[in-house]
Amino acid sequence: MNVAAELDEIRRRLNAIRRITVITGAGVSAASGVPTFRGPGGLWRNRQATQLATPEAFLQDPALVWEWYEWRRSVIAKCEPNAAHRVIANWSQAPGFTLVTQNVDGLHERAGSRRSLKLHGDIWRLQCSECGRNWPDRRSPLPKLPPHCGCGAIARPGVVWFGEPLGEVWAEAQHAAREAQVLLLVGTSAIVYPAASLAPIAKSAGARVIEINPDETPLSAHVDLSLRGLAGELLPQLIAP
Ligand code: BJW
Ligand code: ZN
Repeated sequence: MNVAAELDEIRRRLNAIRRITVITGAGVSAASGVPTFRGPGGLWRNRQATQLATPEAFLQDPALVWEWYEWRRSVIAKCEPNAAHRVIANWSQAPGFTLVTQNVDGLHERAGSRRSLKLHGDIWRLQCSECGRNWPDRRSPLPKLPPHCGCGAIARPGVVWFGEPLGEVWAEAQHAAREAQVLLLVGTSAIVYPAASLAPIAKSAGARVIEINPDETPLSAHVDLSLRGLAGELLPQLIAP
């Protein structure tokens, strides 16, 4: 089947079904100017993003890790949602639609998505490293680095680092994967677990799984359909008349 015929078929399917789950990754925000984790955007001052997003890095040098988050917050603050965020926001109005995102940038909400299951937290929230209090703070720059909690302890970004559990949201995401008739996997390298296990969970529960990514991923061989292209270009074609 050529790409146009595939898009036609998906459009028909999406119109007919009630339960859609979309899982997004950093690729969805790439066209907005938010750096991805892996690939050229994942380097900051010669350090890999994936090495900074760890509890060990924060324990060793909280000031450095905070500088990285402060930089990312300043970049994201200047970014606008793109066509992919807008299509997903449009779908989010329908009952039976669930958005599961690995992104911490908040661009889905800014595009108007009703609700998202944020697997990896929210860069616009802070969390106390001692008492666990978690609160929103959208100021960029923050007035003082590192920020502190009211209890006096140092605060950390309200995100999920490697080796940390995903929290209650994980049970909801698994439920949405099991219930989905169609699961769309958009803009993720699909190498971080447990997020990457949602596609196989959905598939074994009977969903049709479709991937949108310009590059092949470890899940490409296991999905029903891999659409090679950019989220901001392919997603709008799925809602075109
Ligand atoms: C486009 C595009 C365009 C570009 N359009 N597409 C061995 C085996 C299996 C698992 C493990 C293992 N060893 C350790 C683990 C577990 C570990 C893990 O998965 N590691 C693997 C890397 C090996 N996972 C964890 O530790 C998780 N927790 C956990 O397992 O807990 C268990 C536990 C239970 C009970 C108690 C204690 C523990 C936590 C994972 C947390 C991940 N955190 C981060 C940082 C978040 C905070 C922050 O932002 O600072 O999440 S890491 C980073 O990766 C971030 C992302 O959400 C995540 C996924 O990345 P994503 O979104 O896929 O981005 P990229 O950059 O990788 O890919 C972008 C893609 O877009 C590419 O494919 C491009 O082609 C594409 N693209 N432009 C469409 N325009
Ligand atoms: Zn505290």
